[in-house]
Formats: sequence, C-alpha cells, structure tokens
Amino acid sequence: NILAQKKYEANWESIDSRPVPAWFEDAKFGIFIHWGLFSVPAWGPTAKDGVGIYDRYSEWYWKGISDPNRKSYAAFTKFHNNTYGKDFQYQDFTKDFKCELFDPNEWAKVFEDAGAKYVVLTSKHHEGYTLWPSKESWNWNSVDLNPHRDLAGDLMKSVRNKGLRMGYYYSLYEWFNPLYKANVNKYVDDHMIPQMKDLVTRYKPDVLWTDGEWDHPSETWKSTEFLSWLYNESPAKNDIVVNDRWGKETRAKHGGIYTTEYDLVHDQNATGMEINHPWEECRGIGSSFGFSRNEMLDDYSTSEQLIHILVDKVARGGNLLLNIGPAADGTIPVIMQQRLRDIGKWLKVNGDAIYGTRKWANSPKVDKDTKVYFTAKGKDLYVIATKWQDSPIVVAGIKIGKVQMLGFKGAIKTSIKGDKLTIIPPALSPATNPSDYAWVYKIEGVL
Ligand code: FUL
Repeated sequence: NILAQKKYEANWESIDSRPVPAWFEDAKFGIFIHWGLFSVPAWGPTAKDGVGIYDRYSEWYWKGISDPNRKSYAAFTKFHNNTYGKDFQYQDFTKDFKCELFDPNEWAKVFEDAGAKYVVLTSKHHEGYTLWPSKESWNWNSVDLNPHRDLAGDLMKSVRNKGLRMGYYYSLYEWFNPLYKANVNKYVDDHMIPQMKDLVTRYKPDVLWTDGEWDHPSETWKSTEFLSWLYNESPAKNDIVVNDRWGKETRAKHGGIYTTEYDLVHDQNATGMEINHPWEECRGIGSSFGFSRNEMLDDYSTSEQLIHILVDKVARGGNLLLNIGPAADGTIPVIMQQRLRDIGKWLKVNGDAIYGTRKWANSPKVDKDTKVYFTAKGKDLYVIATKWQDSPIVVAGIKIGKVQMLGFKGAIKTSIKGDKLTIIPPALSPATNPSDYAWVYKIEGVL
C-alpha cells in the first residue's frame, strides 16, 4: 500500500501531498448526525425570527443563551427563561438525555435504505460533552452520566454491520471549558490531542471531521503534528479521510477534503465551487443541524429539493453530507426518515449515475438555473434531468453511444448531427415512469 509507505512530516506541504482515499469520492452521499445535550432543549430560532442560517443552529443553544453579541441571543434567552427558568444551567440537560428509544440497528437500516455510504456522528460538539467514555471529558460523557451508553461505539458497530463506513465529527474548541479559556496550549496538549487520539485508536474511524478550528491558527492546535501521527502511525491511517478545518487559515487550502456548509465556505459564497479537489457540502434537512422543535414543515427541504441538491453537488464533483438531528429520546424525527427514504428510493433506480462518478470534464457550466446535469464514470456519460423535459435534449462533444433511461425498459430514440447527440424523451405513463424528481439517461461507451 503506497499510502501506508510514505512518511508524512508535520508541515502542510507534506500533509497535503497525501491523496484523499478513493472510497470517499466514490461514496458521494453520507449522513451527518448532530446529537448531544443540545438535543434536549432541541430549539433554535427560525426564519420567522429574522436571523440568518448560523443563528438558527439549535446545537448552538448554550452559546445562544450566553453570548449577548449574537443576533439570536434575545430569542434564545426568551425561550430558555420562559421554559426552564433563568437559573437553569445548561449542564442540567444531561438529566434528560436518556436516549431510551435508541436502537442503533434501526438507525443503520434507515441510513442503508437512504442509499448513504458513510455516516459521521458528533463525538463531541462545541459544548464539550462526549458521546463516548473519554477520559479527558472529566466524566461529562454518555457513559459516566446519562444515557450510560457508548453511543459512538454502539452506532459504529451497527453502521459497519451494514457495510457502511463510520466517521466522527470532533470540535477542536470548547466554548466553556475552563482549561481552554485559561491556557489554550495546555488544553491542546493535555486535553484535545489525547482525546482525538483516543477516539481514533478506539474506533478506527473512516472519517475524522474536525470543526471549531476558527478560534486559532493551525499551529496552536498542533494540527500538522497530529495529522502526521494520524497518517503515519494511527490504526486508521489507510482509509481515514479528514477535512479542511484545522486552523483559522486552513479552509479550502489545507488538510483533506474541502468543506462547504449550506453552500458557504466561512461566509464566502461557494455555490459555484468548481475546484479540482475532493469536497463535500454539509447541510441539514431543515435550517439547523441539531433537532429544532421550533421548525415547521416549511422550514424543511422537500425530497425533490434534496435530490436536486445531491445531483447538483455530484455534478460539480462534490459529495453531500446530509444531516439529521435525532431527538433526546433516541428517535430520528419521522419527517427526516421520510426524506431519507425518498432519496433512497431515487438512488435505487438512479444510483448508477451518482456512485463512483466524477464530474464530466466537458460539462457545460453548472449554475442555479441548470436543469440538465452530467456525471461521468469510466466510458459512460450520465445525463440527469431535474425537470421532466418533453423537448429533445442535446449533448455536444461526445461520440455516438447507446442510450437508455435508468429504470425504463423501452428504447430511447436518438439522432446524431456532427458531434451532437439528440435524445428524444420517451412518453411515460404512471406505470412506466421509473422515478420521481429526476430522470437519468445513460450514454454508454462514449468517453
Ligand atoms: C459548524 C458548527 O459550528 C455547526 O454547529 C455545525 O456543527 C457545522 C457542521 O459546523 O461550523
């Protein structure tokens, strides 16, 4: 194994020379899970409160009730004081994080049926409470306290049993950790690095999705030292994928895959992300990562919108890490299950146009009005129409090839003029229509 042989040094040039393991770009679709003590109040402001995306995140609850400089402070404190009383401490939510209905096998089945190939769970969000028995958590974890279960380990087993890959989100910074505030270097040496090493050694994750990096440069976090350990020595070294959140200067520059979040790269609009580097968009089904009981149906994306987002990201060469926010009782809100099931149903018919593909080098520019997308795999080209078209679809710049519609048994009429291939959409009836929301033509042997 070439990856395993090379020695990586603790500098960005060396770390960045490691190729992203190929499984990641082939996988295309993963499930992000934000679960923690914030799932107990499970509340964030919504669009009707007039605040932007970052201010709606329910996993920011603790910060929300503590930081008067945030736009959402008034809404968070109002909710908190009315509901729990102003003297109620955030840590006391631990009492109600019982996860009594948590069945990791059921979750894994939901993810498998969704057509996801990997899962990324919050092992520790900015609050500091860990979902595994971390020695460095000072007993503020899911085994020593409620729900008295190794949530990270239990889910890992079930997810891997289904043949999916398992990874963890890990926040470098902790809002209110006294050690972090008093002495960040000591926090990094005695707390953060040992904690990350424990997580990696215990569960050998396929993804380590760090976050909360913006507070300090990567030098303070000792990121390149850690990554050289991860790539050279750790038991996860062969397959592990990391992201670009390793210090305030690293996004879309250093580390592994590049990340966008609700289409933003740290406040820079990146909808047109057209970089030649593996990347991944993450977002919730609604406008929060943690479950927000305050959201109404209109705050959720429809199945159609989500399938179109997946197609858009994949055609641009990216992955989609779609988030769910489970409840404190261990259930996945049924509306989220429904969205995932619809995506899975679509992928069952059309997954050939998604998994293992790359963006097509000759693709017309993708923008927000695009209705015909392209993906490429080996010699085959896929044409994905996100709106049903009765009129012919013209594909330029390819050889002549056999055309079929995925999931449809009938023949597809085509015509050729010069280097242009014209596809005549078939007449579909409810009985022959292969799928909803997007239709795929596969053109074989043309690349
Ligand atoms: C952000 C975090 O602050 C959010 O809470 C969420 O975890 C998202 C994926 O990353 O930067």
